[in-house]
Amino acid sequence: MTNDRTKSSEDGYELWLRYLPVADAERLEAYRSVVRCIVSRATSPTLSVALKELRSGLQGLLDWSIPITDDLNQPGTLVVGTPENHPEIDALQLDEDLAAVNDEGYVIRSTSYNGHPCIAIAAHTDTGVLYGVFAFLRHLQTHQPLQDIRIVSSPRTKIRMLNHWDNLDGTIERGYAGFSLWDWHKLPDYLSPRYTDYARANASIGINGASLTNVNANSLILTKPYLQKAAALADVFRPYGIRVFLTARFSAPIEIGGLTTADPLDAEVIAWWRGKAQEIYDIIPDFGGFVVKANSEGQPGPHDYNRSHSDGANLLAEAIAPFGGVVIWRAFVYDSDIPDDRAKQAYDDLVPQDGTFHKNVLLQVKNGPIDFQTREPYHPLFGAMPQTPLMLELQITQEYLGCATHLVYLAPLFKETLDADTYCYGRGSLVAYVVDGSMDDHDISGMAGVANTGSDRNWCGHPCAAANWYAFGRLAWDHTLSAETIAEEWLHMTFSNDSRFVQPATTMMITSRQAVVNYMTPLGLHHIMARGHHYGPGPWVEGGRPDWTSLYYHQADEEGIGFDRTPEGSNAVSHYFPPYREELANLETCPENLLLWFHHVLWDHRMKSGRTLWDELCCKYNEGVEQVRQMQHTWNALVDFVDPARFIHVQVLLSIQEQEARWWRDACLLYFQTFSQLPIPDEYEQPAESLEYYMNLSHYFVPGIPERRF
Ligand code: BDP
Repeated sequence: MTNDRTKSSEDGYELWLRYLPVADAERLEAYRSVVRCIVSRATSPTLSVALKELRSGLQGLLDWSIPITDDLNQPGTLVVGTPENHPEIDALQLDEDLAAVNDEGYVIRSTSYNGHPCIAIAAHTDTGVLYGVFAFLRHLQTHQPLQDIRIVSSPRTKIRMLNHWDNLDGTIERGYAGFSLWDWHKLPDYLSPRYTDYARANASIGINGASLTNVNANSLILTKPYLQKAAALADVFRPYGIRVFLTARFSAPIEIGGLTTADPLDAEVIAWWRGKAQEIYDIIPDFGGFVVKANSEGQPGPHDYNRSHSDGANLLAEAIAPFGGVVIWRAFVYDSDIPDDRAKQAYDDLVPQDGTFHKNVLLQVKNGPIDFQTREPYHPLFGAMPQTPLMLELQITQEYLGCATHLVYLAPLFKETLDADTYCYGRGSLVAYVVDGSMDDHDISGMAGVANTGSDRNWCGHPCAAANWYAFGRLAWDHTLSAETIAEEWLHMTFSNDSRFVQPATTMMITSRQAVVNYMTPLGLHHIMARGHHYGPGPWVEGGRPDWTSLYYHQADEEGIGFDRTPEGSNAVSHYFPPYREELANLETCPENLLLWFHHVLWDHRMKSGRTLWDELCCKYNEGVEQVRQMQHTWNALVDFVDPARFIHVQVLLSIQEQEARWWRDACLLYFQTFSQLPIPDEYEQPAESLEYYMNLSHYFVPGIPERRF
């Protein structure tokens, strides 16, 4: 049995908030018997949107109109609120559970009032209530039983934010789902209904921050007219518990302030940022803070004045501190003038500055030391800066993972980083505990995801890409959730509750991450994509900035392939704590999925499979293609469970993915073969075209090309 509109077509706009009627009559009856009316008082904008969501959700799911009442003396009430706005909550025996949750947490529990059974959705704050409402609706959407329900949940990280790389001209750097959601031209007057739906979707997964603009920032965003536009968005987001952040261009005092310098120690510069902070908070009273990319990829920063990153971060932090804002300073810093392995540069620069950042500064660290590749070792800054709160930055948009045409479910990648053991305090010192602040007792903590949203009707381009937005939010709330659980939840709510759909589709999604690794960059290969737009393979990319070429990273030659980061090479392994460091440094113990990240390996090196490295490379690339074919096979068998529009959309994109997986495989193997001089074993498909053909392919107007003008 399915509860879906299998015959009609959907466009994906509703994301995971479809609230379709529960089709299973028995379950529907069970729900209806315990949820008969809502007892709640909308005493704030947040409670009012919570109540609205609850009513429309229940109306959809239970297919009836739920009355709102004041009377708790009847069976089947859903009591929703905080002890403050709803004093009766004190009589519901929730004290122990409420004591266990933090300010944004919630309790959902079967209890009773004067002998009448009821269910409470309670929290300390209105935002907590809103999160509880969404969790309750998720419970119903995924067809969980309501009997004796008891959910006690708090977010593990404090700042759970999306980073939009949106430009003021409406384009999105590395965006593959259309143009920016923010219609700057019509703001602040016209408020698209999408802003509210965006906020609802975020709140439903606990996201509480949105940085609206590209990290390659444009100073104009800090001028009054743009601040007023941002304020209009902040007004829409506020009831949903979402605070607005903006990217600050370090040279803004020159560009929009008329100063001749942006030196962080210059008195006029200090005064300018203080004045700017005051102006911002006058316009957006709950402004979250600044996100800053400095001295990286051509962006201005404190190094331009021989000052340190902490000098730069502290300048902004001091300006914003009186208003309760934070500075999120990105650790994605590297410089082609530094003659050292790019993977080491952020660590070498920032670790000595541990302890010098102000209390309201967080360092935002990408999951790996290079740049959002299909697989990276965790960033060694995690665990190495105990005195500084480190945020984790993940990329939800699929810049290096097939844009919006490849179905790649990213929760396994996110989890791989979160669950990685830094060993900084011995075994069990997981990256997740650095990120949630518990490892070193930090008051602030956070996770940022580079958004994949855009103006496409279905928000994220690929009908399955919204799973990555969803997974990011769920993991930022609770990093202990498994990738499978999150996939199942999302599939239930997005497509169908039928286990004949959910089970195979979950397997397909989980496999998809390893598939993309295999057909793009197996065995620890990295950064071998086409130049600039990053669409398709480009292992031959050379010339220009060495650290933007592929040759720099794969180091292929007649003898072998891979970047030697052992003590004999760049010694990047020294940034990891023992015993992981030794494990990585030793060719025999280095995990094979990171082998070529850390070692330059001979073509005839014997792998655990018994194959030589060359044969293993051929095997992995082919396995990736086969995995995509298996995904196609799985999807085709699910035709009866999905509406035709979304079914066909995914089906066609999978066929593009299969072609592109072959493209990656054939181009990379042919290119690496020029070094190995070895045949592609007969058991595998042989390349369809010549190497020259692949090298001569040009692609125009690929979406997401950077725009960096002031
Ligand atoms: C790289 C992107 C570039 C971003 C940069 C960043 O190619 O467009 O500006 O990351 O994170 O992966 O700053």
